[in-house]
Amino acid sequence: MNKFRSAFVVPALVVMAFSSLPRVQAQDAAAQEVRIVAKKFQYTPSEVHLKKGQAVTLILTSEDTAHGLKCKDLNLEALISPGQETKVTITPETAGTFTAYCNKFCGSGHFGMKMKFVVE
Ligand SMILES: [Cu+2]
Repeated sequence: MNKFRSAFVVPALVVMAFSSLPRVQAQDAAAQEVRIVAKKFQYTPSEVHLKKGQAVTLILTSEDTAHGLKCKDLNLEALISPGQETKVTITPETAGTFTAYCNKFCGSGHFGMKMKFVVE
């Protein structure tokens, strides 16, 4: 009787333990995407918080003309073309506040076009 019970209970526990893993991973994957919209001469949101050591995919779009997004400290450099999504995955390795700026000339406000990444 005892043998029969453990033969049933142990595999059931193993199945339960493993079946819960993919769900947790899927939630994490969903949380690791951040959308950023570029428009003369700003980014929305203008501040994004990231976790150190955790990969994040930035989904970049433009509402008008071509823009860029560059941050040397985050190893980030992207061209954002209107009408399409640019996906860039970065993994911040250092905590701190980093400024990313537009590196594609887009008009009179180009040199002030920037946003902040806060890595904690
Ligand atoms: Cu620009």
